Amino acid sequence: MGYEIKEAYKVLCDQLADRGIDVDDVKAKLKAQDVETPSWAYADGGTRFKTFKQPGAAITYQEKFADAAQVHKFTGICPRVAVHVLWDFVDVEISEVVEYAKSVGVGVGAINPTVFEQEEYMYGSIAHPDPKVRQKAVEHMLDSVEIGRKTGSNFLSLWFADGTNYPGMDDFVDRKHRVEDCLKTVYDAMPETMTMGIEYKLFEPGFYHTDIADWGMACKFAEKCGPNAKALVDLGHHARGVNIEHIVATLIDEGRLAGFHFNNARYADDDLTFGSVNPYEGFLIYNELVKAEAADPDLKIAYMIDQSHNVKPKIEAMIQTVEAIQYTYAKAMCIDRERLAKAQAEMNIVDCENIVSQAFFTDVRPLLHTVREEMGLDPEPLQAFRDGGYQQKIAEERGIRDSGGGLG
Ligand code: PSV
Ligand code: MN
Repeated sequence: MGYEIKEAYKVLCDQLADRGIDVDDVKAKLKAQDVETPSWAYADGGTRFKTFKQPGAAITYQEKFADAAQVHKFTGICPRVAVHVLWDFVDVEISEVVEYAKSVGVGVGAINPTVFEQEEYMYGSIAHPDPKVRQKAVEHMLDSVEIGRKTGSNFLSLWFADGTNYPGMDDFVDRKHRVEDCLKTVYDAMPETMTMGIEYKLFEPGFYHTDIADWGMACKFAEKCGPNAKALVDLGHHARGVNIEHIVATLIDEGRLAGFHFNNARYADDDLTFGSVNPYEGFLIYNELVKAEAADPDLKIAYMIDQSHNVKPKIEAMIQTVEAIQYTYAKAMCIDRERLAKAQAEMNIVDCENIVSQAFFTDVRPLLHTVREEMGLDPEPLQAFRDGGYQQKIAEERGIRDSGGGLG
Protein backbone atom coordinates (compact mmCIF):
# COMPACT_ATOMS: atom_id res chain seq x y z
CA MET A 1 0.00 0.00 0.00
CA GLY A 2 1.40 3.42 -0.94
CA TYR A 3 2.22 5.90 1.82
CA GLU A 4 -0.61 8.27 0.83
CA ILE A 5 -3.23 5.56 0.92
CA LYS A 6 -1.96 4.32 4.27
CA GLU A 7 -2.27 7.84 5.62
CA ALA A 8 -5.74 8.27 4.13
CA TYR A 9 -6.77 4.94 5.66
CA LYS A 10 -5.63 6.10 9.11
CA VAL A 11 -7.52 9.39 8.76
CA LEU A 12 -10.63 7.49 7.68
CA CYS A 13 -10.37 5.10 10.63
CA ASP A 14 -10.22 8.10 12.98
CA GLN A 15 -13.25 9.67 11.29
CA LEU A 16 -15.21 6.45 11.60
CA ALA A 17 -14.20 6.01 15.23
CA ASP A 18 -15.57 9.52 15.88
CA ARG A 19 -18.84 8.34 14.36
CA GLY A 20 -18.94 5.34 16.69
CA ILE A 21 -18.29 2.91 13.83
CA ASP A 22 -16.35 -0.32 14.37
CA VAL A 23 -13.97 -0.44 11.39
CA ASP A 24 -13.23 -4.15 11.86
CA ASP A 25 -16.92 -4.91 11.64
CA VAL A 26 -17.22 -2.84 8.46
CA LYS A 27 -14.24 -4.64 6.95
CA ALA A 28 -15.68 -8.05 7.88
CA LYS A 29 -18.94 -7.14 6.14
CA LEU A 30 -17.14 -5.95 3.03
CA LYS A 31 -15.17 -9.18 2.89
CA ALA A 32 -18.37 -11.20 3.22
CA GLN A 33 -20.17 -9.28 0.46
CA ASP A 34 -21.59 -11.56 -2.21
CA VAL A 35 -22.91 -10.35 -5.55
CA GLU A 36 -23.95 -12.52 -8.50
CA THR A 37 -23.15 -11.50 -12.03
CA PRO A 38 -25.44 -12.53 -14.92
CA SER A 39 -24.22 -14.77 -17.73
CA TRP A 40 -26.01 -12.62 -20.31
CA ALA A 41 -24.01 -9.49 -19.47
CA TYR A 42 -20.91 -11.10 -21.00
CA ALA A 43 -22.66 -11.67 -24.33
CA ASP A 44 -23.40 -9.10 -26.98
CA GLY A 45 -26.46 -7.10 -26.06
CA GLY A 46 -28.06 -4.02 -27.49
CA THR A 47 -31.15 -1.98 -27.87
CA ARG A 48 -34.10 -2.46 -30.17
CA PHE A 49 -32.15 -0.47 -32.74
CA LYS A 50 -28.92 -2.38 -32.91
CA THR A 51 -26.81 -5.00 -31.22
CA PHE A 52 -23.20 -3.92 -31.58
CA LYS A 53 -20.70 -6.74 -31.64
CA GLN A 54 -17.66 -6.55 -29.42
CA PRO A 55 -14.48 -8.54 -30.00
CA GLY A 56 -14.36 -11.42 -27.53
CA ALA A 57 -18.01 -11.18 -26.42
CA ALA A 58 -19.08 -14.52 -24.97
CA ILE A 59 -21.46 -16.90 -26.75
CA THR A 60 -21.16 -20.28 -25.07
CA TYR A 61 -21.80 -20.98 -21.42
CA GLN A 62 -18.12 -21.84 -21.09
CA GLU A 63 -17.11 -18.40 -22.31
CA LYS A 64 -19.64 -16.66 -20.09
CA PHE A 65 -18.48 -18.55 -17.00
CA ALA A 66 -14.82 -17.97 -17.84
CA ASP A 67 -15.47 -14.22 -18.20
CA ALA A 68 -17.45 -14.12 -14.97
CA ALA A 69 -14.61 -15.96 -13.25
CA GLN A 70 -12.33 -13.04 -14.15
CA VAL A 71 -14.66 -10.68 -12.32
CA HIS A 72 -14.58 -12.94 -9.27
CA LYS A 73 -10.83 -13.38 -9.50
CA PHE A 74 -10.19 -9.64 -9.28
CA THR A 75 -13.02 -8.54 -6.96
CA GLY A 76 -13.30 -11.62 -4.73
CA ILE A 77 -17.03 -11.12 -4.13
CA CYS A 78 -18.75 -12.55 -7.22
CA PRO A 79 -18.57 -16.32 -6.80
CA ARG A 80 -21.71 -17.23 -8.75
CA VAL A 81 -23.21 -16.61 -12.18
CA ALA A 82 -26.95 -16.18 -12.73
CA VAL A 83 -28.14 -18.16 -15.74
CA HIS A 84 -31.02 -17.77 -18.19
CA VAL A 85 -32.22 -21.28 -18.96
CA LEU A 86 -32.76 -21.02 -22.72
CA TRP A 87 -29.65 -18.93 -23.23
CA ASP A 88 -27.31 -21.16 -21.23
CA PHE A 89 -28.72 -24.67 -20.99
CA VAL A 90 -29.58 -25.63 -24.54
CA ASP A 91 -28.49 -29.18 -25.43
CA VAL A 92 -26.16 -29.51 -22.47
CA GLU A 93 -25.89 -31.81 -19.51
CA ILE A 94 -26.49 -29.83 -16.34
CA SER A 95 -23.66 -31.68 -14.60
CA GLU A 96 -21.26 -30.53 -17.32
CA VAL A 97 -22.16 -26.90 -16.73
CA VAL A 98 -21.70 -27.32 -12.98
CA GLU A 99 -18.34 -29.02 -13.50
CA TYR A 100 -17.16 -26.41 -15.94
CA ALA A 101 -18.19 -23.54 -13.65
CA LYS A 102 -16.29 -25.18 -10.82
CA SER A 103 -13.22 -25.68 -12.99
CA VAL A 104 -12.96 -21.94 -13.66
CA GLY A 105 -13.67 -20.99 -10.06
CA VAL A 106 -17.34 -19.97 -9.96
CA GLY A 107 -20.70 -21.60 -9.28
CA VAL A 108 -24.16 -21.54 -10.84
CA GLY A 109 -26.37 -18.86 -9.30
CA ALA A 110 -29.99 -17.83 -9.78
CA ILE A 111 -31.94 -19.84 -12.31
CA ASN A 112 -33.92 -17.58 -14.65
CA PRO A 113 -36.55 -19.44 -16.72
CA THR A 114 -36.87 -17.92 -20.19
CA VAL A 115 -40.57 -17.52 -20.93
CA PHE A 116 -40.69 -14.63 -23.36
CA GLU A 117 -38.90 -15.46 -26.58
CA GLN A 118 -40.88 -18.17 -28.29
CA GLU A 119 -43.65 -17.42 -30.79
CA GLU A 120 -46.33 -18.85 -28.48
CA TYR A 121 -45.65 -16.08 -25.99
CA MET A 122 -46.84 -13.27 -28.24
CA TYR A 123 -49.80 -12.64 -25.91
CA GLY A 124 -48.04 -13.65 -22.73
CA SER A 125 -46.89 -16.75 -20.89
CA ILE A 126 -48.52 -17.43 -17.52
CA ALA A 127 -51.23 -14.81 -18.12
CA HIS A 128 -51.94 -16.03 -21.65
CA PRO A 129 -55.61 -16.80 -22.38
CA ASP A 130 -54.72 -20.20 -23.86
CA PRO A 131 -54.18 -22.88 -21.18
CA LYS A 132 -51.77 -24.73 -23.51
CA VAL A 133 -49.42 -21.76 -23.59
CA ARG A 134 -49.62 -21.35 -19.82
CA GLN A 135 -48.84 -25.04 -19.45
CA LYS A 136 -45.76 -24.68 -21.63
CA ALA A 137 -44.50 -21.82 -19.46
CA VAL A 138 -45.24 -23.71 -16.24
CA GLU A 139 -43.43 -26.80 -17.52
CA HIS A 140 -40.40 -24.71 -18.39
CA MET A 141 -40.44 -23.25 -14.88
CA LEU A 142 -40.77 -26.72 -13.36
CA ASP A 143 -37.75 -27.78 -15.43
CA SER A 144 -35.97 -24.72 -14.06
CA VAL A 145 -36.73 -25.84 -10.50
CA GLU A 146 -35.11 -29.16 -11.41
CA ILE A 147 -32.09 -27.36 -12.82
CA GLY A 148 -31.89 -25.56 -9.49
CA ARG A 149 -31.85 -28.91 -7.66
CA LYS A 150 -29.16 -30.27 -9.95
CA THR A 151 -26.94 -27.21 -9.82
CA GLY A 152 -27.42 -26.66 -6.10
CA SER A 153 -28.90 -23.25 -6.82
CA ASN A 154 -31.59 -22.14 -4.42
CA PHE A 155 -32.92 -19.08 -6.18
CA LEU A 156 -35.58 -19.16 -8.87
CA SER A 157 -35.69 -15.74 -10.51
CA LEU A 158 -38.92 -15.06 -12.37
CA TRP A 159 -39.57 -12.31 -14.86
CA PHE A 160 -42.51 -12.32 -17.25
CA ALA A 161 -42.94 -10.22 -20.34
CA ASP A 162 -46.68 -10.63 -19.86
CA GLY A 163 -48.91 -7.65 -20.45
CA THR A 164 -51.19 -6.08 -23.01
CA ASN A 165 -50.59 -3.37 -25.55
CA TYR A 166 -54.07 -1.93 -25.96
CA PRO A 167 -57.10 -1.26 -23.77
CA GLY A 168 -59.66 -4.05 -23.98
CA MET A 169 -57.12 -6.57 -25.26
CA ASP A 170 -57.73 -8.91 -22.32
CA ASP A 171 -59.30 -8.90 -18.87
CA PHE A 172 -56.98 -7.73 -16.05
CA VAL A 173 -58.56 -9.89 -13.37
CA ASP A 174 -58.73 -13.06 -15.46
CA ARG A 175 -55.06 -12.62 -16.22
CA LYS A 176 -54.31 -12.04 -12.54
CA HIS A 177 -55.99 -15.33 -11.63
CA ARG A 178 -54.05 -17.20 -14.32
CA VAL A 179 -50.78 -15.78 -12.98
CA GLU A 180 -51.71 -16.78 -9.42
CA ASP A 181 -52.50 -20.36 -10.44
CA CYS A 182 -49.30 -20.83 -12.45
CA LEU A 183 -47.05 -19.33 -9.79
CA LYS A 184 -48.59 -21.50 -7.10
CA THR A 185 -48.03 -24.66 -9.17
CA VAL A 186 -44.35 -23.78 -9.55
CA TYR A 187 -43.98 -22.74 -5.93
CA ASP A 188 -45.42 -26.03 -4.71
CA ALA A 189 -42.77 -27.91 -6.70
CA MET A 190 -39.87 -26.00 -5.17
CA PRO A 191 -37.68 -27.55 -2.50
CA GLU A 192 -38.02 -25.84 0.88
CA THR A 193 -34.58 -24.31 0.55
CA MET A 194 -35.47 -22.47 -2.65
CA THR A 195 -36.57 -18.84 -2.84
CA MET A 196 -38.84 -17.64 -5.61
CA GLY A 197 -37.99 -14.08 -6.62
CA ILE A 198 -40.86 -12.39 -8.49
CA GLU A 199 -39.62 -9.49 -10.58
CA TYR A 200 -41.93 -6.62 -11.45
CA LYS A 201 -41.70 -4.04 -14.20
CA LEU A 202 -44.10 -1.24 -14.99
CA PHE A 203 -43.92 -1.51 -18.74
CA GLU A 204 -42.22 -3.25 -21.66
CA PRO A 205 -42.83 -5.19 -23.76
CA GLY A 206 -46.46 -4.52 -22.84
CA PHE A 207 -47.06 -0.82 -23.34
CA TYR A 208 -50.60 -0.62 -21.97
CA HIS A 209 -50.21 -2.77 -18.87
CA THR A 210 -47.91 -5.42 -17.46
CA ASP A 211 -49.33 -8.21 -15.33
CA ILE A 212 -46.81 -7.75 -12.51
CA ALA A 213 -46.35 -4.01 -12.74
CA ASP A 214 -45.03 -3.02 -9.35
CA TRP A 215 -43.69 -4.18 -5.97
CA GLY A 216 -47.16 -4.33 -4.44
CA MET A 217 -48.43 -6.74 -7.09
CA ALA A 218 -45.27 -8.85 -6.84
CA CYS A 219 -45.75 -8.94 -3.08
CA LYS A 220 -49.42 -9.96 -3.39
CA PHE A 221 -48.58 -12.78 -5.81
CA ALA A 222 -45.80 -13.88 -3.45
CA GLU A 223 -48.13 -13.93 -0.45
CA LYS A 224 -50.52 -16.17 -2.35
CA CYS A 225 -47.70 -18.66 -3.00
CA GLY A 226 -46.09 -18.94 0.44
CA PRO A 227 -43.29 -17.65 2.67
CA ASN A 228 -40.42 -18.42 0.28
CA ALA A 229 -41.87 -16.33 -2.53
CA LYS A 230 -40.78 -12.70 -2.45
CA ALA A 231 -40.48 -9.62 -4.62
CA LEU A 232 -37.35 -9.01 -6.67
CA VAL A 233 -36.34 -5.38 -7.14
CA ASP A 234 -34.69 -4.52 -10.45
CA LEU A 235 -33.63 -0.90 -10.07
CA GLY A 236 -34.56 -0.09 -13.67
CA HIS A 237 -38.13 -1.32 -13.45
CA HIS A 238 -39.79 1.70 -11.84
CA ALA A 239 -41.36 4.91 -13.05
CA ARG A 240 -38.94 7.83 -12.87
CA GLY A 241 -38.93 9.53 -9.49
CA VAL A 242 -40.18 6.52 -7.55
CA ASN A 243 -38.58 6.24 -4.11
CA ILE A 244 -36.98 2.80 -4.40
CA GLU A 245 -35.40 2.88 -0.94
CA HIS A 246 -38.86 3.25 0.54
CA ILE A 247 -40.02 0.19 -1.40
CA VAL A 248 -36.96 -1.73 -0.19
CA ALA A 249 -37.59 -0.81 3.45
CA THR A 250 -41.23 -1.81 3.17
CA LEU A 251 -40.48 -5.15 1.52
CA ILE A 252 -37.87 -5.98 4.16
CA ASP A 253 -40.29 -5.15 6.94
CA GLU A 254 -42.89 -7.41 5.32
CA GLY A 255 -40.33 -10.23 5.00
CA ARG A 256 -40.83 -10.13 1.23
CA LEU A 257 -37.58 -8.82 -0.26
CA ALA A 258 -36.07 -11.62 -2.34
CA GLY A 259 -33.21 -9.61 -3.73
CA PHE A 260 -31.99 -7.16 -6.34
CA HIS A 261 -31.11 -6.78 -9.94
CA PHE A 262 -28.64 -3.93 -9.67
CA ASN A 263 -28.18 -1.49 -12.52
CA ASN A 264 -28.85 2.18 -13.10
CA ALA A 265 -31.54 3.89 -15.10
CA ARG A 266 -32.10 7.42 -16.18
CA TYR A 267 -34.97 7.21 -18.65
CA ALA A 268 -36.44 3.69 -18.56
CA ASP A 269 -34.99 0.20 -18.14
CA ASP A 270 -31.63 1.50 -19.33
CA ASP A 271 -29.50 -1.26 -17.76
CA LEU A 272 -26.58 1.12 -17.27
CA THR A 273 -23.84 0.26 -14.81
CA PHE A 274 -24.75 0.63 -11.14
CA GLY A 275 -24.05 4.06 -9.68
CA SER A 276 -23.24 5.63 -13.03
CA VAL A 277 -26.21 7.98 -13.23
CA ASN A 278 -27.58 8.26 -9.72
CA PRO A 279 -25.10 7.06 -7.10
CA TYR A 280 -27.07 8.72 -4.29
CA GLU A 281 -30.07 6.50 -5.02
CA GLY A 282 -27.93 3.38 -4.65
CA PHE A 283 -26.52 4.77 -1.42
CA LEU A 284 -29.96 5.45 0.07
CA ILE A 285 -31.02 1.90 -0.85
CA TYR A 286 -27.93 0.52 0.86
CA ASN A 287 -28.73 2.65 3.89
CA GLU A 288 -31.94 0.63 4.30
CA LEU A 289 -30.04 -2.62 3.79
CA VAL A 290 -27.39 -1.74 6.36
CA LYS A 291 -30.09 -0.93 8.93
CA ALA A 292 -31.95 -4.16 8.17
CA GLU A 293 -28.76 -6.24 8.40
CA ALA A 294 -27.95 -4.71 11.77
CA ALA A 295 -31.44 -5.58 13.03
CA ASP A 296 -31.30 -9.13 11.64
CA PRO A 297 -27.85 -10.54 10.84
CA ASP A 298 -29.50 -13.64 9.31
CA LEU A 299 -31.46 -11.62 6.77
CA LYS A 300 -31.20 -13.38 3.39
CA ILE A 301 -31.14 -11.11 0.37
CA ALA A 302 -29.89 -12.14 -3.07
CA TYR A 303 -27.67 -9.48 -4.59
CA MET A 304 -27.50 -9.80 -8.35
CA ILE A 305 -26.55 -7.57 -11.25
CA ASP A 306 -28.69 -7.23 -14.36
CA GLN A 307 -27.04 -4.94 -16.89
CA SER A 308 -26.53 -4.74 -20.61
CA HIS A 309 -23.09 -3.54 -21.61
CA ASN A 310 -23.79 -2.60 -25.16
CA VAL A 311 -21.17 0.10 -25.46
CA LYS A 312 -18.78 -0.53 -22.56
CA PRO A 313 -16.35 -3.47 -22.67
CA LYS A 314 -18.28 -6.16 -20.81
CA ILE A 315 -15.86 -7.50 -18.23
CA GLU A 316 -14.49 -4.07 -17.42
CA ALA A 317 -18.03 -2.75 -17.05
CA MET A 318 -18.80 -5.56 -14.63
CA ILE A 319 -15.72 -4.92 -12.51
CA GLN A 320 -16.55 -1.22 -12.49
CA THR A 321 -20.06 -2.06 -11.29
CA VAL A 322 -18.86 -4.39 -8.57
CA GLU A 323 -16.47 -1.71 -7.32
CA ALA A 324 -19.34 0.81 -7.31
CA ILE A 325 -21.46 -1.61 -5.28
CA GLN A 326 -18.63 -2.10 -2.78
CA TYR A 327 -18.11 1.66 -2.36
CA THR A 328 -21.84 2.20 -1.96
CA TYR A 329 -22.17 -0.47 0.72
CA ALA A 330 -19.11 0.88 2.54
CA LYS A 331 -20.44 4.45 2.48
CA ALA A 332 -23.80 3.34 3.86
CA MET A 333 -21.94 1.78 6.78
CA CYS A 334 -20.29 5.16 7.48
CA ILE A 335 -23.48 6.82 8.76
CA ASP A 336 -23.26 7.99 12.36
CA ARG A 337 -26.38 6.12 13.49
CA GLU A 338 -26.40 7.46 17.03
CA ARG A 339 -26.22 11.07 15.97
CA LEU A 340 -28.82 10.43 13.32
CA ALA A 341 -31.23 8.91 15.85
CA LYS A 342 -30.73 11.89 18.14
CA ALA A 343 -31.27 14.40 15.33
CA GLN A 344 -34.38 12.49 14.24
CA ALA A 345 -35.77 12.54 17.79
CA GLU A 346 -35.19 16.30 17.92
CA MET A 347 -36.69 16.77 14.46
CA ASN A 348 -33.47 18.50 13.48
CA ILE A 349 -34.03 17.96 9.80
CA VAL A 350 -30.97 19.84 8.60
CA ASP A 351 -28.67 17.71 10.75
CA CYS A 352 -30.51 14.51 9.78
CA GLU A 353 -29.83 15.12 6.14
CA ASN A 354 -26.25 16.24 6.75
CA ILE A 355 -25.43 13.15 8.81
CA VAL A 356 -26.66 10.95 5.96
CA SER A 357 -24.91 12.91 3.21
CA GLN A 358 -21.69 13.13 5.27
CA ALA A 359 -21.45 9.36 4.87
CA PHE A 360 -22.15 9.58 1.16
CA PHE A 361 -19.30 12.06 0.71
CA THR A 362 -16.85 9.95 2.72
CA ASP A 363 -14.00 8.69 0.56
CA VAL A 364 -14.05 4.96 1.31
CA ARG A 365 -11.50 3.98 -1.32
CA PRO A 366 -8.65 3.59 1.22
CA LEU A 367 -10.90 1.24 3.19
CA LEU A 368 -11.61 -0.96 0.16
CA HIS A 369 -7.94 -0.81 -0.74
CA THR A 370 -7.10 -2.27 2.67
CA VAL A 371 -9.91 -4.83 2.54
CA ARG A 372 -8.72 -6.11 -0.84
CA GLU A 373 -5.13 -6.39 0.34
CA GLU A 374 -6.30 -8.33 3.39
CA MET A 375 -8.27 -10.63 1.05
CA GLY A 376 -5.09 -11.28 -0.92
CA LEU A 377 -6.37 -9.32 -3.91
CA ASP A 378 -4.91 -6.54 -5.95
CA PRO A 379 -6.25 -3.28 -4.43
CA GLU A 380 -7.11 -1.96 -7.91
CA PRO A 381 -9.25 -4.68 -9.55
CA LEU A 382 -9.89 -2.91 -12.84
CA GLN A 383 -6.23 -2.11 -13.42
CA ALA A 384 -5.22 -5.60 -12.36
CA PHE A 385 -7.69 -7.10 -14.85
CA ARG A 386 -6.35 -4.83 -17.60
CA ASP A 387 -2.77 -5.78 -16.76
CA GLY A 388 -3.68 -9.49 -16.90
CA GLY A 389 -4.23 -9.35 -20.67
CA TYR A 390 -7.38 -11.52 -20.64
CA GLN A 391 -9.41 -9.08 -22.73
CA GLN A 392 -6.77 -9.02 -25.50
CA LYS A 393 -6.58 -12.80 -25.38
CA ILE A 394 -10.33 -13.37 -25.83
CA ALA A 395 -10.54 -10.63 -28.44
CA GLU A 396 -7.90 -12.45 -30.47
CA GLU A 397 -9.15 -15.97 -29.86
CA ARG A 398 -12.90 -15.36 -30.21
CA GLY A 399 -12.90 -12.31 -32.48
CA ILE A 400 -16.13 -10.61 -33.53
CA ARG A 401 -18.98 -13.06 -33.98
CA ASP A 402 -22.74 -13.28 -34.43
CA SER A 403 -24.30 -14.19 -31.14
CA GLY A 404 -27.60 -14.36 -29.34
CA GLY A 405 -27.16 -11.93 -26.50
CA GLY A 406 -29.75 -11.02 -23.90
CA LEU A 407 -32.33 -8.39 -23.29
CA GLY A 408 -30.58 -6.88 -20.30
C1 PSV B 1 -36.28 -7.87 -17.89
O1 PSV B 1 -36.15 -6.57 -18.33
C2 PSV B 1 -35.09 -8.31 -17.05
O2 PSV B 1 -34.79 -7.33 -16.09
C3 PSV B 1 -35.33 -9.65 -16.39
O3 PSV B 1 -34.59 -9.77 -15.22
C4 PSV B 1 -34.82 -10.60 -17.40
O4 PSV B 1 -34.57 -11.87 -16.91
C5 PSV B 1 -33.58 -9.90 -17.85
O5 PSV B 1 -33.95 -8.50 -17.84
C6 PSV B 1 -33.19 -10.36 -19.20
O6 PSV B 1 -32.11 -9.69 -19.71
MN1 MN C 1 -33.91 -7.82 -14.18
